[in-house]
Formats: sequence, C-alpha cells, structure tokens
Amino acid sequence: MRTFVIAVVLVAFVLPAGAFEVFELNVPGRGYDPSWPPDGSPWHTIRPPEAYCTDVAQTDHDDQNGDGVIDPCENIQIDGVWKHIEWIGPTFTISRPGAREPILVEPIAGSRQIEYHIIFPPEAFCVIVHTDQPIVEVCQYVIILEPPEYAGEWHVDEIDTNIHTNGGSPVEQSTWSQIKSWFQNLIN
Ligand SMILES: [Ca+2]
Repeated sequence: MRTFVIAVVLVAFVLPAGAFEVFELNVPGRGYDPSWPPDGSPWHTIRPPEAYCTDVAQTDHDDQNGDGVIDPCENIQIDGVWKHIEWIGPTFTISRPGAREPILVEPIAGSRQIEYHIIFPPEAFCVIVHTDQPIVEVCQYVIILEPPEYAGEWHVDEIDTNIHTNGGSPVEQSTWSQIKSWFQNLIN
C-alpha cells in the first residue's frame, strides 16, 4: 500500500512538469537550421495555446553529443527552466488568399513528405493535411488535397525551426526538493 501511495505522489509531482510545448526559433531569415543557436536567442511559443506568441529566451543548452546540432533527447533551458527536447524539425507557415490567418504545419515523420499536421491554430491542432508535393522552400505554392476545409492552393510564407519539449526534464530542483521533503515527512 505504501509503495502505491509513493508512486501516486511521485506521479503527481512529476506530471505537471511534463506538459507538451512547442517553440519556434524566432530569428527572421534563418529558415530551417537545426544547429544550436547561441544562448540568449529568442524563441516564440506556439503551444500551449494560452501562451501563443509569448517570446522567451534560450538561457542555456545541453548539446549532449557535442555535434552543435539540436537533437531529440538533448535539453534546452528556456527562461531558466530546463526542458527535454522530444522533436526538432521544420515548421512551415502557409497562407491562402482570403484565409483569416496563416496556418502552421509540420511534417509527419516517416511520411512521404506530403503529409503534415497542423500545429496552429489551436482548434485545428493535429489535423492532417495532404499536399500535392513536398514543401521545400519559401514562396513555393502547394495544393492541399484534403481535408476539404483546407483544400486549395497555399503559399509558403516562412520556414522556421521548431522544437517540441516535454516542458520540464530533467526534473527541476524545486520538484526534487518537494519530493525529498515529502519523503522526509513520511519517514519522520
Ligand atoms: Ca547535438
């Protein structure tokens, strides 16, 4: 029983730090470039939706294999908080005449590069769109074939570098402090 309680408490402490987040490197004209930018570089929050457009800064980074490239399972410190990188890749901002606003799409790993999922706007998050050709450059026109609500010709406005993080790993010191404190209380 005690083991179960401990497990529940550990999950309760750790899970809030594991929220899924998406950041876009905010360096105009850089395009897709997965090399580590210098600390101090600005990133732009895409998710969570309530933080959309919030500008944050890279305050440190952990290039574990020393190759100068952002890799999954490496860590980035955003505004002083370490975050575990789950995915890195290009994000495409595309628009079409008459559309209310551009949408942001990302390639689906392992696809034939004509399948993308929407990461913005929030109400369309994870909707999969199929294009007639791979998206490769700014100012390219591509045709979305489906789903019907997005079908038509789209213009590639920007190509940027995005990362997905789990929002807090390695576990922050404050969380460990909470866990240690809880265990000390349990023992005493
Ligand atoms: Ca690396």
